[in-house]
Amino acid sequence: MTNNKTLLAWVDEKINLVNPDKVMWIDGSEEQLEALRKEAVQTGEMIQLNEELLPGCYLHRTKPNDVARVEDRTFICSRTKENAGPTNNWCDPQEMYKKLYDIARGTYKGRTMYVIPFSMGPIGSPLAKIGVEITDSIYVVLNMAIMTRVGQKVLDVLGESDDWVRGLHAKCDVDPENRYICQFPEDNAIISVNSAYGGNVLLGKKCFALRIASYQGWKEGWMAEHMLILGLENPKGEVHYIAAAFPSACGKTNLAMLIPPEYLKKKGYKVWTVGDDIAWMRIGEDGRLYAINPENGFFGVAPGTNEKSNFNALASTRQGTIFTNVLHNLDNNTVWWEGLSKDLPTNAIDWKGDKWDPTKFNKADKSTYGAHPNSRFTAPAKNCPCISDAFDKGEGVPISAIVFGGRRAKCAPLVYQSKDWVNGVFVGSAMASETTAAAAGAVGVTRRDPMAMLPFCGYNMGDYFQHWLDMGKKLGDKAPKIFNVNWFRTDDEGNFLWPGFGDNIRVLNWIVDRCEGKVDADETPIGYVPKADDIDLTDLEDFDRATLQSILEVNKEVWQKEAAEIEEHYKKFGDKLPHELRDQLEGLKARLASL
Ligand code: OXD
Ligand code: MN
Repeated sequence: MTNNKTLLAWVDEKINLVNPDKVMWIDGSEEQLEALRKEAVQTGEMIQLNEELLPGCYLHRTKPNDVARVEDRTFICSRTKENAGPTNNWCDPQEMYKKLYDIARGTYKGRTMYVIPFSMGPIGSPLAKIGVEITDSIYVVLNMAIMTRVGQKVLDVLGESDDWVRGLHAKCDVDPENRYICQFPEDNAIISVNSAYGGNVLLGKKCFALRIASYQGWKEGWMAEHMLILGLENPKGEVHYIAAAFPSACGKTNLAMLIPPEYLKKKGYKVWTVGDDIAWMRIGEDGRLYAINPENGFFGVAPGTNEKSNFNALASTRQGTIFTNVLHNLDNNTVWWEGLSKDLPTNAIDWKGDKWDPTKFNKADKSTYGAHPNSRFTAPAKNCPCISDAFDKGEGVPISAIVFGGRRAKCAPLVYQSKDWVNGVFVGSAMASETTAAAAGAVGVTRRDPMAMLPFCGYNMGDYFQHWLDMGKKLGDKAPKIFNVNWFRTDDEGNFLWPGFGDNIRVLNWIVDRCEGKVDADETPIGYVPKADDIDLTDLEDFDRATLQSILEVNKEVWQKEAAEIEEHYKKFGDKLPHELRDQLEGLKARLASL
């Protein structure tokens, strides 16, 4: 399939290491993928679902010890510890290669080695990059064939080039004690062992498109970000593109696929999805920032997804989708998860593969759930009813606004605009949110998650902040405007105040109006906050302007506490913290003091 010498030599070397019975190159043909699906069904690795209700859909269960990304076992193996920085686990690359090779050695015995050439981004796009993943899992092959563009065409574009990312995955015994997800940024290499869960083994996604690509972007002058990309169409048919970063499972997929409330839909507002998780952005010939979604599918969190919360995501999963760790409804051979519908299936198998007892279901006790809280769907992007026609465009879409956000019960207002790019970088660097189920570990604890990149930045985060500042200098007055949103303000009983979901478009409209210079704002110590009259509340039931006013509030004491926490957070970065950000913090403190 290829004469690429560096690729053939690497594959040979890995064959010698893992010792497979057979080697199969993935050519991307439907026949080959179909044969693999059949084989996976035969061995029990996947269950074929109801052909009429869910054509081409399958269910897969991982081991109960292997259901989320494992940040404590994820390493950035740069040559020096300083290059990985204070927010990453680090190990010397030579030491880690040895350890991983010892773990992987001979483990493909009795198995097939699949070699998957894949493109992150439309094949041949100037913003795209190529990788090759070796795996011993059909599940990985079939997921990669949804999440990325795979096969012969990728090799044709690669030609003799050495510019490709090497990804080795070995399931081994799925032993959590020997599980490692390792990135080697200076070598363009990734090795993942002893896991079979998507976020750890679909190496195109977090490992390449964020950890390795963020490093490449730093070196090459572009940006790889944990951001959705959406196009907001107004009644005149103009589309403005917004890129938004939120920590895992904070509703990125919901925002990317938003359906406007009836009244705004009738007026002609629409949202088009370009991407729901990752954005690669470069400065275009006209000096603006252009973004592509490097992925080809959605690896979305299933629980909570329903016709009302995210009609478009649900519609995307109705064919050609692989479900992981959801509940299997035996009555009609379909799938279910908490939040899909009110009726609980009565004849079903839970995510662990045991008979599910709906009478024991207790919302407060996750161990009674039928689907794992981090269960997923892997759905082709082309299924999405609101997929943007720019999705496959190699040149990307021009970004008008960058939006940061997180879950903050009391602190950040519903929306505010940073004073300028540098102030926006400060806002992103101080982002914080409650932890969620997408990563293993405690749930419900607040953590600082700069630009939502904490688990995904492949180099020193101090250098990453500097890279953001440098990009701003290059973009000058063509730079996107930077905003922060918070859909999660609560009252004293913990109830969410803002309705969220489709109504978030009311905030996006204000953001676009600000970008266009069409609307005024109030200047506060943290940035520009909307005048309460400028957010359109037409047809919003149970929500009034007084409540809006309350969630636009910037409270002096709360923000002074926040500034003190940011100061603490910044200490980690030592000398690597750009002085511009320290100045920003001092500026904020001074403005708060004089409030
Ligand atoms: C994800 C995440 O997208 O954890 O899966 O961020
Ligand atoms: Mn994500």
